[in-house]
Amino acid sequence: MVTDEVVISRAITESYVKELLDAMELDVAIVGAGPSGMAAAYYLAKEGLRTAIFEKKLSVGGGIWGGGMMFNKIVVQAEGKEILDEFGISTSAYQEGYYVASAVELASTLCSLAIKAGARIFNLLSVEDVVIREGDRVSGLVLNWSPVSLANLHIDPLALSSKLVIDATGHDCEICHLVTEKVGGKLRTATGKIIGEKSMWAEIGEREITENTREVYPGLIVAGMAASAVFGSPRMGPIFGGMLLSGKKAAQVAMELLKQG
Ligand code: 48F
Repeated sequence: MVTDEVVISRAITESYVKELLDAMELDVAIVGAGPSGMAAAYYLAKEGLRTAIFEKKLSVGGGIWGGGMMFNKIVVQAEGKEILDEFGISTSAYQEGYYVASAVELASTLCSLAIKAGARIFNLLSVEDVVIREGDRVSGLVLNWSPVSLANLHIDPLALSSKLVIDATGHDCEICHLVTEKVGGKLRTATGKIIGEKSMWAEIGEREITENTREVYPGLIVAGMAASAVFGSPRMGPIFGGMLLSGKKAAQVAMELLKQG
């Protein structure tokens, strides 16, 4: 058996760069590989759309892994269970309307499904800005390696174009912040601004999240906790059905917008 370090290095470099080049013109660019972002990527890629997720951390999964307060279980309601069934993720009934699943199984399965459906996932890449075209439309992302900002290095980013962007960055709704603060954009919320997440109320939070999942600015859709934060809904804690349903809805909204051209 011959093992050549240079061949290994070429294989990694060439295949990574090819994937990155392929992702320079996307149908949908998703920021954040939490439950909503990965669910959206799965449903979009399954329909053959050019989809990639950019995740600033080393690992994907966002807030899934830690379940509730590091007890690595999550809870879903009946609608969420339907999605877990579709994904082949085991659940056990706790009491009527409440189902428990393994946080680790959810994070790993969702990631695998999104990739097998054809979505690309780029970890360790932070989105630090958006590209604006046609007046006020979000038309792409500005990326840099996450260690660049961690090490406080002065290194310019690179950019890619995308017909649509999904902000699935969780509680921080980072892309919406960029749009309001750097672009001066007026969001489609009651105030035109980010309203801000409200204190925990699982029932209302779960009920409102799919309604909040929509195009909030031309070319920009919000999903998951970012949608709750932007529209001022309560957080819901470790019940994850809403996150998955929001990811699915974000994919549907994106497909509808792409159809309209
Ligand atoms: O926070 P996160 O899991 O978002 P989500 O899909 O799900 C929320 C739940 O996990 C939980 C909850 C359930 O009720 O409340 O919190 O809304 O995942 C967001 C991901 O986005 C990444 C971040 O590292 C995380 O993995 N992210 C955030 N900002 C950026 C980013 C950025 N600027 N560039 C790239 N990735």
